[in-house]
This record gives sequence, structure tokens and C-alpha cells, in this order.
Amino acid sequence: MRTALVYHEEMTAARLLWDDPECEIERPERLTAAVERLQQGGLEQRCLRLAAREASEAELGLVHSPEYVSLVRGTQALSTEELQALSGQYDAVYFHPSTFHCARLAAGAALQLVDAVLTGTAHNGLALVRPPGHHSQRAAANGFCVFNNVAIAARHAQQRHDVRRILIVDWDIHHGQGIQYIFEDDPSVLYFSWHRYEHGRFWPSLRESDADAVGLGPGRGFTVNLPWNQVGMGNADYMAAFLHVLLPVAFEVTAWGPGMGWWEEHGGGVLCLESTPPPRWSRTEPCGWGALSGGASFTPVPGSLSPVPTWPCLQFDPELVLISAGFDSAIGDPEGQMQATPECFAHLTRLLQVLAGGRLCAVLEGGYHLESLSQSVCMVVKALLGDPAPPLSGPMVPRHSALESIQSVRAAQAPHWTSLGQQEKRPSPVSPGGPKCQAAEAQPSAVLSSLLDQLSATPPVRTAVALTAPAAVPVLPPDVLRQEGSAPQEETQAWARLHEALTQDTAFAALGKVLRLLNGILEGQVSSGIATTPAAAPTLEVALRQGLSHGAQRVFCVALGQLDRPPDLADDGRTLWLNIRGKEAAARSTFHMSVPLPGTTGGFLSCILALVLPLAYGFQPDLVLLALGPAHGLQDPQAALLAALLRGPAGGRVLVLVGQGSARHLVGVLARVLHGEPPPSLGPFSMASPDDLQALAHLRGQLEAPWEMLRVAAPSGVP
Ligand code: Q9C
Ligand code: ZN
Repeated sequence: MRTALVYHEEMTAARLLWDDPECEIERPERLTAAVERLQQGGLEQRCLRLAAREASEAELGLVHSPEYVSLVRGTQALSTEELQALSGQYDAVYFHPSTFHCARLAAGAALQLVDAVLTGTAHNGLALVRPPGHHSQRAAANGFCVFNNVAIAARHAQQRHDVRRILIVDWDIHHGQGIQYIFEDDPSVLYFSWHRYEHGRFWPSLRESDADAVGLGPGRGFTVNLPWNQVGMGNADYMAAFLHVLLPVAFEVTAWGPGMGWWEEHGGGVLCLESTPPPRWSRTEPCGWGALSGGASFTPVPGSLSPVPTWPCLQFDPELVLISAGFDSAIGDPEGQMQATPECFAHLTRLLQVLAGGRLCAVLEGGYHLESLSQSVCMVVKALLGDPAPPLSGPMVPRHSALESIQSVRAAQAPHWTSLGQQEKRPSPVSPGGPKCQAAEAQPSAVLSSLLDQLSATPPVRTAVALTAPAAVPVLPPDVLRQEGSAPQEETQAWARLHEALTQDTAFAALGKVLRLLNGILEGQVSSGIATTPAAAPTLEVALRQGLSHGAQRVFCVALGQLDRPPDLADDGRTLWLNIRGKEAAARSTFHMSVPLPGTTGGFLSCILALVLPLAYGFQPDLVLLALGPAHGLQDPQAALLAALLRGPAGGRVLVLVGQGSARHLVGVLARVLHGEPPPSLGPFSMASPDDLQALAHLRGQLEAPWEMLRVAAPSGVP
């Protein structure tokens, strides 16, 4: 992955020239600390370094009024007293003689990043800038922000690169009301923000920061606000917000965009709406859930009923993802007062990397605790570079208040997004033992120092592939290791005794290679691997037992196709077994469940986001085994998405077993995503079927007491 890092030292010039406790946290050291840490961690050197340029006044004019731009230009010549007087006209703003230059560099850095990514010079990147941008409005500075860097970059991408659908993810802890105002009636930009809100008591204390602000006119549903009503939100809360709110919508928006005809779920059916972008909604009769499945191409007639409206150009990917990357949402920050640890930002980045073909541009916003900010920035850059993300620490139990927020935003957005539209049944009560204790307040200093070691601890080999049949050599990325060696003969023999099938020649040879690969993963020499085998079921069992006896505390087994859990395997909480296949959804125990493979792309996504990943992140495994057994039924892009996302929960330690009968092409596809490349698009969108959703709802009902990451609403009973 080529990752751009855009920066310019001159952005450290602006600083506060008078006493103002409100503004003093926005200091030049924010940038120097982050850059220094990137250098110390050897990360800066791995990036494509780009010096920021100034945005032109025409580019600033994509978002700001000419009068406002001239006003800011004029601040270059003002005295300190005049600067202070002007600053006082805005909320939480200071000007410095270098502010105009810095703010033009900040906007220019965002533009350069977008240009690099959209021309293919880089795959993704980060712009380290000040002043920040997301509070700034058409004709007003606000909250340390002068020009709206991310909004300008979004408009530029649309005008200069012909990109239409853009997702902006604002994980800064303040509401980027500036971005919201700029795009609130525009369905070509989906704006997601979470923010400290405390029922409106926290700055900027706006009514329109609440969950029921969903956008205006044609932009309804394209503003998604997730207000946090308590401080102390942590890793579990942030991950739940992405899995249960942002990603379902992000995957769905990519399917329905300007230029393509518009569809809206209504009372269990689908309405065909005006085509692009609709000046007003014109409604027709519902045509049923199946309306978006099937293969025929179709030209929408606004206001008409459409029989089989699957669209040949409907792709799952948005064309570009911009992150308003503020780190005042991280632990230790005086503004946010939240608990999320720096590695959480690697996981959030990883989740977004499966969108838009990996075209991800992060632009710094806030972040005022220098150590927390620097480590979080490093985590994002590591994730952008494709390195495995360190596992999340702390109990993965979302807070009650977080679940209330998630529930309210899902309810507010349900009319606009089919994947949030299915009303949840009453959430099940808290577990019999009483509510699990919430994450104890972690000490920022302890968390931040222990994390330092993890920055350098990356296995020397990222991906290794062990093949059985030399004839079946797939196309592999150049730096993927082709592993030829095997485990010692005696070790392989000992395990082969477990099953008759493993003593047979090719199965035995494959087992030796699998054991060698697995040992490499467990010992930290290799991050992830793929092995082919003619005997998937017994080989999976051996890999599992070997993992458990060689240091893994918990192993998550995701078994696709005909792969049953070994009956004599202890159900002691060290193995979580999820089978994806067959007819029925069943939780046989807390650690053994099965779900049918959904027949639609929408159903498949729901299965991953609402079931597989919440279980995986809740279990906190140190090894993931993904096995594609006989009749697994997965298409290559589905397998790739699953593998890409399963790199998250166990520090990148994933072993994929591919049974014989799967095309060799699949091995190449999997190797690329395990290596950090974005998965290919899932293809045409088709909505989840009622049966698929029913199966998920059934499992959620049975499992959300022990697996609280499955919850999308606060439990009834005890708060
Ligand atoms: N007394 C960014 O993080 N604080 N801006 C106001 C009210 C202003 C934050 C406190 C915080 C601005 C980009
Ligand atoms: Zn902020």
C-alpha cells in the first residue's frame, strides 16, 4: 500500500498571542509531536512524503464566500489588538498574522492528498494540518477552524475528479456542524459524525447535532449524527457505532447514488423515486423486498413501478472516503474526556478501508493531548500502510448510554436506510448475573505507555501462502512468502493420528505445511497465512487444537460449508465456533452457533456487520481460523471481505484454510486482502431477504446477553 503523508512545517507558525484558556490547547506542538512520533516509529519513512501547497482562493471559494476569504486574507496585516478584537467576533477562534497562510496550507494539504489518491499516486493517506476545519462555515470561523479543509476537498474531488458519492466520517469528538451545514441538503455527500453531546450541554450545544437531524430535502438520510450523552465512551462503544450505524449505511449509500435512480424502503417494500438528484420525492406503489435483486438491467422511469430494477452500474463502493480525523475522541484528551485507546483508531481505519476500494484520505482535525494524539496518529498511519492492528484492550462491553445513542440514531435513520429499517424487537434484558461491569476508568498514562512497545512489534512476514498442489499456483503479490517447508515429521505424525484422512499422502503433506505456517503465526514470525488442503475438516481440527496447546488463549473459528465442530472439543470458552452454512440459525451454546449463508449481498453484509464482527470483537481471540470447507458457497469478493475484516480482532493473526475444490483464483484474492489490499467490490446490491434478517434477529435475541457487542439497543431493566 502506498500511503501519502502530507505536511508542511509552516503550519506550525500560527499560535495564540494572548491569554485565552479556551483556545490555548490548539498549539503548534500538536503537529510537531505527531510528526516526531511518526519518525521515531519508522512510519514517516515508509510513506510518500508530500509537502503541502496553499489552496488557491478559487479553491477556498468552493465552500466559502468571497467576502469571508477576503476578511481572512486581511488578517495578515492586523496588529495583535486588532486580531484579538476580530477573534472575539467568533466562537472559540484566534487569529495570528500567519493564520491565512497556515489555513491555506491546511486546505491545500487536503486537496493534495485527494489528488494523490484519486490520480493513483497513492492508495490512501493522511494530511497533518492546522488550523483544523470541520467547524468552519461558509462565512464564519468557529472552534479553532478557519477554512473547512475536508469540505473543500470533497467539493474538489467532485469537480476535478468526477467523483460523485463521497462519505465523510468525522470521528473528532466535536460535532462538525460546519460540514453538516455545507452538505445538509446534498445527497452526494454522506456526513457521519459522533460527538460528545450530553443532551445538548456540551459545546457547540446545537439542537441540530442530535440524532434526529438527518439532513434536509433530497439530503434526508445523508446526515448521520450520533450524539454521546455521557463522557467515558471507549473502544467497545466506538466499534459498536461503526458496526451498527456507520457501516450498514455506508455500504448502502454506495449502492444508491446520484445518477442512478433512487429507492426508498417503505413499509417492507421498495419505492422507486425520482432519478437524480431528486428535486422532490415522487412516490409509487411499493414493489416488495425482492425488487432490488435479480440480474436484469433496468432504466428507471421517475415515478414508475419497476419490476426488476437491478442496476448494472450499482456498485457497493462509494468512490471516496474522507476522514475528519480528530483525536480529541481518544483517551486523555481534555476536551473529549473519552476512553478509547489509540489502537482503536487503527481498527476504525481498518473498517473504513473496505469501502471505496480503499481510497481513504484522513485529514487532522482536533486532538489536544500530545501523547494520545501522537500515538493515535501512528495507529492510523500503520493501518493505512496495511500493518496489522494491535488487538483492542479492555472489556468489549458497550456502555448503556452508548447503546441508547445507537438505538436513537438507528430509529431516526430507519426511514432512510433499509439496513436499519427492520425494527428491532424489544431488546432482551440484561444477563441474569446482572449487567456486566462497565469498563473501569483506565488511567491514560498507563494505557499510553504500555502501547509504545506495540508500535514496533510487527512480524517480519506479513502474509505467507502454503500450497498443496504445485500446479495450482495463483498470482500472488510480490512480497507474499511462498512457504515450501513443513513442520517436523514427528509433529505432523502425532497430529495425523487424530484422523484416518490425515494419514493419506497429500493430506499428510498439507498438514505438515499447515502446522509450519501456524507455528510461524503463533511465534510471531508471520502475521497471517493461507493454506490449501484436501481434508479441510480434520485439518481445521488439528489447527485449532495446535493453536490452543501452543499459546493461544482464545481461538475464533469461522467455518464455512460442511465443517462441523469436533464433538469432543471442550466447550470451555476458549473456542468460539461459528458455522456459516445450512438451513437454520441456532445457538447450540454460548460458544457454538450456526447461521445460514445469506443469499443476497445485503444479507451477507448484515451477517458480517451484525453477527460475525461483534462476536469476534467481543470474544477478543488471539487467533482467527477461517476455513472454507466443502460447498462453502462464498463468492470470491465475499470471502475477500470476510478475510479482510477478520484481520482486525486478533492482531492480524489469521490462518485461512482453503479446501480442495475452491478455485486457485480464490487463494490469490485472499492473499491480497490478508496482505492489506482492499477487497474487491461485492457487486450489484441486493437487499437482505426477510429470512436472512429473521435468522440474524433470532440469533441476536439468543446471544446478546452473553455477547453484548451484538446489541443495537440498550437492554430493558437496570440502566
Ligand atoms: N467553553 C476542534 O476540535 N471549546 N475544535 C469551547 C466552550 C472549543 C474544538 C469550549 C473547542 C473547539 C477542531
Ligand atoms: Zn474536536
